[in-house]
Amino acid sequence: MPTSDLLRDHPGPWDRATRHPFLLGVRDGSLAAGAFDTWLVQDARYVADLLRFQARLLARAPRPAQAVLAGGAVALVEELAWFEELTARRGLDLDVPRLPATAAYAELLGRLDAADVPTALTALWAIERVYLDAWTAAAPGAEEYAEYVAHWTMPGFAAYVDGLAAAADALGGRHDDVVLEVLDAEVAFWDMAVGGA
Ligand code: HMH
Repeated sequence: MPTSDLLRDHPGPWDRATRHPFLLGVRDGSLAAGAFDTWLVQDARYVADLLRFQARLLARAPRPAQAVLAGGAVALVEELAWFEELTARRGLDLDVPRLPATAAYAELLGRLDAADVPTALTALWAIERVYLDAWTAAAPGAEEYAEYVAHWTMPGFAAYVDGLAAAADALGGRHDDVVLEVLDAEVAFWDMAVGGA
């Protein structure tokens, strides 16, 4: 299966993106609240960018991939509402510019709009799989972060990631380069929060 090969053949890049100091800090409580807040606000921007990308991918996806992509798009809309609730609770302003890593990731998503569907769908699978694995590595999380870790490791999310893998695998091909680009973008995104960039 192509997606499982992509996991097997690039252990270093997957590890760097899923065992980042940010996530270790979430797990043991050593992550500063300010770093988490920076990350949270930027991730809300990112999810809005991802929803646009996903909606465009849905528009051009073959019939068998439509259901998983449409379901994921609804989940991203709900995720944005959750971010609004969280940031309000934490007293954070969502109306801030993208920091460089967020802007670079948006640029990657823009390029994926022009990629063929198998490549773009494999990239989306990598985007969600790395996020699931990252939060799973942080689980259960220190007390102040446990609620967030639980949200991003829910069984329904894992099932969605499996659905994306099946849809990508059905289209075939190997798309190593785009997956490696996603993993680099993920590391830069965690770096942004801990680096205070
Ligand atoms: C940076 N990658 C990043 N944020 C997310 N919310 C996801 C992936 C998954 O939706």
